[in-house]
Amino acid sequence: MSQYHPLTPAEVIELVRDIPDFFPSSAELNCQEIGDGNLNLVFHIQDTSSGKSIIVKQALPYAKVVGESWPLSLDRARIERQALQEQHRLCPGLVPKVYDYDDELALTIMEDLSGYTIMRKALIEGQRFPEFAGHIGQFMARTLFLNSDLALGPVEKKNKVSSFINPDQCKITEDLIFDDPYRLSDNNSYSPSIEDEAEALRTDGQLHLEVALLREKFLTHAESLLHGDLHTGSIFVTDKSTKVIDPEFAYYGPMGFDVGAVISNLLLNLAGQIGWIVDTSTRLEQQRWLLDTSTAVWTQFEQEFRKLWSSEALKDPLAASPGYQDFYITRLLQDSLGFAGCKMIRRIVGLSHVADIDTITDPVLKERAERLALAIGKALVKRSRSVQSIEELQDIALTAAADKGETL
Ligand code: SR1
Ligand code: MG
Repeated sequence: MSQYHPLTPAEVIELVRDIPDFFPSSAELNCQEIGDGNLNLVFHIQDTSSGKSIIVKQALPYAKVVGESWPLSLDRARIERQALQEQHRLCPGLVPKVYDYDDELALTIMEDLSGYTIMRKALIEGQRFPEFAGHIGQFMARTLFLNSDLALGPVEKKNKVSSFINPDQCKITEDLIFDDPYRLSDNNSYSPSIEDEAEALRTDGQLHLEVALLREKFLTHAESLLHGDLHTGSIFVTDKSTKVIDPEFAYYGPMGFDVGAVISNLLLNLAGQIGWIVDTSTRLEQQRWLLDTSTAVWTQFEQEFRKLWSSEALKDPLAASPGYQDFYITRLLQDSLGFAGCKMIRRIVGLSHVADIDTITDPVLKERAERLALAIGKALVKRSRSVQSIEELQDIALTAAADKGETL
């Protein structure tokens, strides 16, 4: 019979005492459940005398944000742990270390990032992170390239695809990102003041075609091992360092889904700045930094991806065929911007919004931010298939903003 049950803080303390060479046997351990996400329990355990600390993350058998009526497989904890280990192997400085795990209890014991801030919170406060684009570009290029057919042999690749089959988490994405926003759904939530926008999403045939094409890629293109939920709440930052956490939505899917997640969350914050920075020129400066950083995320990613391709292609003459790398990169850019648009739209009208916009207290400013985010999101989806260069991102955002009477 399974040993699984949600742990109490006292049980967690006993569990972490057994990690070899971590806490001294005399440690006085304090444990608090600090999880504020949608799905899991997260325990922070600290030795009160040395200050040394560790994190225990345990999956619940249902979506915490909704309740027991939405069951979820506990196997996602194994998938998350294996994805973390894989990402740490490829990018040791950018991912927390896994110390131990128990698949039956659906838990992972990992490095505590207490000195870091959640990027979403820092961006809401108007902070900037000059190293971020380089760090996240490297994370995505290495994890996506090195887990794809471009770098792995066909048998190894297929074995990996099979160990990262993650149907419950993918179903959440399929419903929340590619379905609910475009129809009447009990999962959706938005203020009545933007009913006109929600109605427009439900009746826009051109948008539906583009979303259907993007969904098809999400369903069928097993290009690489994705993080699967790479928003700014899954990224911890300091001035000098970036750490990516929470890959419980990991599966083999289209690479642009991860790149688009990062870009969309920067742009959601850009829209949200309408409600956070009062002084117009300070706000415009911050929004400009967010737009430039969105571009830089792609540029850094592309640079590292091409570098990896050039060194790896030596093993595969077909991959070195003239034009193939450029074709692949352009298609990846188009996918990234399309998925970015889908992710912006879902965070405004669907289940699970972002604090960047949702916690704006002035309803007029919040509505402006929501309308701006939707305009940029829709424009990204609609223009993605024709994009040839990342430089077009600026024009897409500025034109969409101008259409809403917003200056960026
Ligand atoms: C029911 S889970 C809602 C959202 O939280 C996660 O972070 C994913 O983004 C998911 O779509
Ligand atoms: Mg998460």
